[in-house]
Amino acid sequence: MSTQLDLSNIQGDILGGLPKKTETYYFFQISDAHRFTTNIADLIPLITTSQQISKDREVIKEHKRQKKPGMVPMSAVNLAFSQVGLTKLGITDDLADTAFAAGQRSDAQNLGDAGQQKDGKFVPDWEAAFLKDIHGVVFVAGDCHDSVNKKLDQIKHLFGVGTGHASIVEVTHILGDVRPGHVSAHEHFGFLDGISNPAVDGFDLKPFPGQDSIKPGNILTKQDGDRRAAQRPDWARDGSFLTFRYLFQLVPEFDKFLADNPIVLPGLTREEGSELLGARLVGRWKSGAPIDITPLKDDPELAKDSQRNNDFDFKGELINGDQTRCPFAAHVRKTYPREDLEGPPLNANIDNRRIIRRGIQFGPEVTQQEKQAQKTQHGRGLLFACYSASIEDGFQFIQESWANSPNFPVNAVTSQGPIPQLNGVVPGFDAIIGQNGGGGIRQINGTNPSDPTTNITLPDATFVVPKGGEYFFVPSIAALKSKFASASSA
Ligand code: N7H
Repeated sequence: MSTQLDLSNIQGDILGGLPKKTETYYFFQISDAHRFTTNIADLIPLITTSQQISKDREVIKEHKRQKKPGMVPMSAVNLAFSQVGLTKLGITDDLADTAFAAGQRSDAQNLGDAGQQKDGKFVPDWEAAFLKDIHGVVFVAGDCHDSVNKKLDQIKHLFGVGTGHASIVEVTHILGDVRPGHVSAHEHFGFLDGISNPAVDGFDLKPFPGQDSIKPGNILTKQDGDRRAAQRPDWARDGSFLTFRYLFQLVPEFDKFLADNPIVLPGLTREEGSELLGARLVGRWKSGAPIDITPLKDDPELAKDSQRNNDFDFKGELINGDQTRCPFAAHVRKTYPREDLEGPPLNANIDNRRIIRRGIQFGPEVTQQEKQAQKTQHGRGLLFACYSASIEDGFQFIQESWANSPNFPVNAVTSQGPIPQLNGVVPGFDAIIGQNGGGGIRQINGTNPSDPTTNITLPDATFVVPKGGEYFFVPSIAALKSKFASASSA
């Protein structure tokens, strides 16, 4: 029987995703904890729940169905706190997640971010704002800048920002915008994004073929399936952990790498060979079509078809040492290895590794000048955001033990016993997000389907450069009312 969820208690970005053409993340410090607990009572009615998101999405669907012009004016608000923020509010309960408790800045070295040792401490090469303590983030999404800015002004006013009685101060804010025109659903390297997220029991009632359903407790804390439920306080129910990463993308450099290293196959032009290399690094064509279904040629019709575009599982490929359809280290395979782990010999349950991704792009389109110079001159990338009931099991594990680990997923299956076809195969780094602190050679194996044993070496500089981030907890509406609006200040 499917779980019953109280959607009016769950913040909207977690399950439904705030509908957005633009989104502003407003990072703040709590300057007056006592006043904050009063001000927050006025913010709670503005917070958009998962129930409201489902209604808003119906309105948008109807607007499109009736082919009405423009977009439905809309804005949606969510709120989250870091561990430092909870402490500042005098909330001392242990949320049973070591990554959250330590904060992302102290995790940066383990995540493989580049940085320096200063006074015996690792300092990541992040933007200055993210080297400061961040207590919380309010994020506002909407149909246009005007809708978002108005809502954000209203929120700042509630907290007295800029006045003598402010309870928060801004650390920084970052504006994300979906890309323009026909690339609107594509990230900056050009690939369609937001295709594959798990279906959550009790919310996504009709999963698409190939979309695994997971218990809500893999995403929502203290819900059915949460492995750490017993260690968490009651007020954590219906919350979730948010991982935010400020990821810059070096698009001209990525394009140059593809242009310089086309896959050579009979019948392919140089340009098609470059396109194929890109698809094999990601695991999908730019259209979104999965290479495990269509390995050598893009299929835009398949890409558009939600009944088919996620219906692949790498079945039997890993134990047969077969990378002809998809390299073991392709981004979508490293970050969700499907039957590589869920099939024989491991038959593992990896539901606790699933995350729900809700990113948005930032920065301008690549200019002609940048294309010619093959060098980034303007900052752009992804405001990566994902939800899970555990950062340790979810984002942190995926980044460290999968994307950054050259031996994964081969090491997972060979740990069960020798698999002759995999003798000596080292899949390499996830070419999109795999990193090793900015030092050492990064290779990837299996990019050429006709010669799947050769390695290619990735450039020293990663194509994706982290410049900040934090781990947050997103409390339920009930928790905001009972715990935060009445929290005693430290
Ligand atoms: Fe990734 N990209 O454009 O190459 N990602 N990602 N990601 N990602 C996915 O299936 C990308 C990042 C996951 O279920 C797609 O929706 C870029 C981080 C997971 O099959 C594309 C960046 C982490 C999936 C990209 C980036 C993940 C996934 C295919 C950074 C976690 C689902 C579209 C700038 C540590 C896998 C889709 C599945 C898919 C790209 C970051 C994880 C195109 C550019 C940091 C779990």
